[in-house]
Amino acid sequence: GQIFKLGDYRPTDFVVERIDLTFELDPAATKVVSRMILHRREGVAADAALVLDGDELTLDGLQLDGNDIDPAGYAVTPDSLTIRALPESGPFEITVSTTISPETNTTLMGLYRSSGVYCTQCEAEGFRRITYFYDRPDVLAVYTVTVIARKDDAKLLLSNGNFLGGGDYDEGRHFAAWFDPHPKPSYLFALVGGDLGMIEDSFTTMSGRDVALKIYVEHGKEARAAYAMDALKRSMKWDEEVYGREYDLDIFQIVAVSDFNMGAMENKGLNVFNDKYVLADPETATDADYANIEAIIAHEYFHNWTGNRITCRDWFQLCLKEGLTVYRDHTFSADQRSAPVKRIAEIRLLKAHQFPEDAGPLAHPVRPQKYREINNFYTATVYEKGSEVVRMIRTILGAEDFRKGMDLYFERHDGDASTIEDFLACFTDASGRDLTQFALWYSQAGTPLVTVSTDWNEAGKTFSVTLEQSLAPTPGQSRKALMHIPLAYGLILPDGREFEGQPHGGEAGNGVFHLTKRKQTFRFAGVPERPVLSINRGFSAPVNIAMEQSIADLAHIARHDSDGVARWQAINDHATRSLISAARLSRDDRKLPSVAELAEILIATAADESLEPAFRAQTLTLPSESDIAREIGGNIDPDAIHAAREAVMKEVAHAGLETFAALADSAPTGPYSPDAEDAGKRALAATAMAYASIAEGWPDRLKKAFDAADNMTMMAQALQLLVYQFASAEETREALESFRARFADNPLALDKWHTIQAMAPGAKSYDRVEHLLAGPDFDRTNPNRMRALVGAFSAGNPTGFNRADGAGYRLLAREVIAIDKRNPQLAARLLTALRSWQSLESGRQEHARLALVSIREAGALSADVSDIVDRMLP
Ligand code: BAL
Ligand code: ZN
Repeated sequence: GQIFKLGDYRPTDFVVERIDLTFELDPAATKVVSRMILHRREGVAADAALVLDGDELTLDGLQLDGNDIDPAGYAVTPDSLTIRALPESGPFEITVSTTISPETNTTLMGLYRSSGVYCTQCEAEGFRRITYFYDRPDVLAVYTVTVIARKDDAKLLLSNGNFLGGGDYDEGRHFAAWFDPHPKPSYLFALVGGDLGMIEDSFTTMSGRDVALKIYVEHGKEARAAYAMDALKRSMKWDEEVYGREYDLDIFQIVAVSDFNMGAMENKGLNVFNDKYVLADPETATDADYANIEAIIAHEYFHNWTGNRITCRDWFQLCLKEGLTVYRDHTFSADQRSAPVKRIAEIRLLKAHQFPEDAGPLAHPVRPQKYREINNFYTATVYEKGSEVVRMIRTILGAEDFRKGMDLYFERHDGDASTIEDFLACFTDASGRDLTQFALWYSQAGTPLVTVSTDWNEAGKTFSVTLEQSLAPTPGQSRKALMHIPLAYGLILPDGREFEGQPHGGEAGNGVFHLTKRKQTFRFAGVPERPVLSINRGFSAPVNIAMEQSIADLAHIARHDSDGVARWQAINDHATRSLISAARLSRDDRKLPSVAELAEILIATAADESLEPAFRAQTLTLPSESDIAREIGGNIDPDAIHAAREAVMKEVAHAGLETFAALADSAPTGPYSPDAEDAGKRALAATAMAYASIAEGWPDRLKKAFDAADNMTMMAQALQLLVYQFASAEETREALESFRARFADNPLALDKWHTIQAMAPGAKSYDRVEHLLAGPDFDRTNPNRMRALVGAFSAGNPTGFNRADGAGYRLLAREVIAIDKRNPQLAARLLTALRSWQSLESGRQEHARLALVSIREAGALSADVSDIVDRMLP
C-alpha cells in the first residue's frame, strides 16, 4: 500500500468555499448530491486538475456550473475523481451525484445503519465513502445539508450546525435543512436519521446566549441519558471558567448509537456516541462507566475548540487535537473528582497501554512521520502520551504562562488547520521559553529511561542527584537525540519535612529538575540530614526510572511525601519489586519469600481513615499481571506471573483479613450516587472484597453480596470474583445465569457478562470463550460485543490468551481474519493485542508468530490489518 509521509504535505490546488449536500435517504440506495463552490488557488497552473477522493463510490452525474461535463473532461474510479478543464480564475460550481448503500456498509465508516438508525462516522477518511471530495483536514468549507427521507423510515433528520427549517417534501417524505456557519473539514460532517427518543435541556453561555442541548437515544432509554446531560453542562461551564471558551452554535446535539468503532465522535454541533458512553443508571452501569461517560462527554465537547475551531493541517498532526483534548479532559475530571486519584488512574492506564506500545513493534512518535493507514494511529501514544506532552509543557512553563500560551493559540489559530509547530510557537511566544529540544517529544518514539543515583556527604552536608537519560531504538529510529525531561522532585528529611534549598549543576526551579543533557548532577548544599529523594513526582514525565532505592526509603516516601501520587507510587514500586522477585522464583518452582513488610503497609493504608477511600483502593490494587510482565521486560511466562501475584495477594489477604472483611461491607447504603465520594467508598469495599474472598475462600458470601447488590458496581465485582476465584462453584453458575436472565434485554450489561468470563484467569477460559462465541448472545457484527469478548480475552486475560499451546493466539487470528471482511478497523484494533508478542518466552513466541503469519497468508486483507501485521512481523 501507499505510504504517506509528513514531509510530503502540499496544499490543495483548489479551494472549496461552500458545499451544499442533499441526501435522499434510503437503506439500499441513498442519493447524495454535492454542490461545491470552488476556486483555483492563486499561483496554481491553469491546466492543474481537480482530484477528489472517493472510496468504493460510483458516480451518477457530474456537472460544471450546471452543465454535464463531457466524459473526456474527467476520469473516475471508485477511489478518485479527476476533473480537467476548469476555469482559470473566479469561482465555479461542481455538482457530484453518487448513490450509496447504508444498510450494506458494514465498515461503520461513512453513512451506515445501526439498529435502524442512519448515522455517519467520517473521521478520519469516511466522508469519501459518501461523495467525492477533498477528504482531508485542511480543506475547510461552510456546509449546508438537506436531508430528505420517508417519514416512516427516518422521523428525525439531523446534521451539523443550526436548524434552518423543514417540513413535508412529497408524498410520504419530509425534509430538514441544517446550516453550519463555521468552516469545517469533512471529517467533522455528520448526519443522523431515525426514530429516537430525546432528552433536552439548555445552557446559558458566559455571554448570555441560550444553547439548546439535546441527547438522542433509543426510545425507552431516555432516563439513562440524564448523567450524560449533567456531564455536558458541567463541561460547558468548565471550559468557560478554565479556558475562557464559549460554545458557538444555538444547539448542541448528541446521538447515541449501538454500533460504533470508536468511543465517540466530535462532529461539529452533532456528536455521535457509542451508547456505552451515554447510557447509565445504577442498575446497569458501574462507577467506572459513569466516570468514563463524564470524561468522554467532556472530551468530545472540548474538541469544539481544540479540534473543530482549530483543526489539524494533516493527519500527522492528530495529536494536536487529541493529545491536547485528552489533557483537557484529564484536568476536567481531576477538578470534578479527586485530583491525585485521577492522576493515579491516568498513570496506570498510560503504563498499561502506552508503555507497551512504545516498547514494541508498533512504536511510533506522538506525531508519526509516516503511515499506511491512518485509522491505525488512533493510539495510546497519540492520545495518552500526547496528553502527557502537553502536561509537561505546563510543568515547564508554570500554570500562568501555560494559560497565556493557550490563549494565544486560540487567538492566533482560530479557524486554522494547524501544526504542532504552530502550537509550540504559541507557548514560546507567550513565555519566552525555547522549546526546540522539548519538541523531540513529538518526533522521537520510545519511553526514555532515566537512571538516578544519589550521594550523601555527611561531613559536607551535601546531597547530590545524578540523572542520566537514554532512549532505546524504535522501528525506523535507530539513533535518538537527547530530550528535555522535566522531573519533579522533593528531598524528604528524616522528620518528614522537605528540604527547600535550590541545587547547582543544572536548571532546576519550582521543584523540577530539567534534564537536558545525557548526564547531569544536581548538588544541594546545607542539607541538615540525609534526605530521601522523591523523583518524577506526579509522574511529571512519561519515563521509566531506574533507581536503587531501599524499601526503607520507599516507605519513608509513602509515609511523608506531600504529593499523594508520589506516596502511591512508592508503595506501588515496593509492590512491583516484590511481585517481580516472586514471579522469578515461581518460574523456577522455588518457594516465595514472605512479603510481610508490603502486607503491613497495604493493611495500614486500607485501615487509615485519614486517607480518602478511593486513594486507599488504588493503593490496595496491586500492579496487574501485565504491569509485572512489562517491568520484567522479556522472556515472559504469564503463568509464573499469575501464580506469584496470587500468592502475594493471598499473603496480604490472610494478614489483613479482619480489616478487609470489615471494609468489604463498608459500601455506602441508601440511594446510589455516582459522585466521586460514594464511588470511592465502593471502590474500597470492592477491593477489600477481593482480598477477603481470597482469604476466606467464600463463594457463598460472594454470592450473597451478588444477590444483595443494588448497583452494578458491587454486583459486577461480586460476579467477577466468583468467576475468577471459584470458576466451577455452583454459586458462580447460578450468579452467571441470574445475571444473564436479568439483563437479557440490555446489551451493555450483557457485554459485561461476556467480559467477566473472558477475563477469568487460567487456560480453561479459552474453552469458555469459544463456547460464548458460539452462543446465542454473541453477535460478531457489534463492535462492543466483539471487544467485550474477543478484545477482553486477548488484551485482558494474560494466562488465558497466552495459553502455552497457542490456542488463544489462533482464536484471535481466526476472528481477526473473519471480522476484517466486514469491519477492518475493528479487526486491526483487536489484533494489536499481540503487540508485545516478542517479549514472551520462546515457546509462546513461536505460537504467536505462527498466528501472525497465518493472518498474513490468509490473503485479501484490508489495508488496516495488513499494516498492523507487517509492522508486527519482522
Ligand atoms: N476524534 C475521534 C474520537 C475522539 O478522539 O474524540
Ligand atoms: Zn478526541
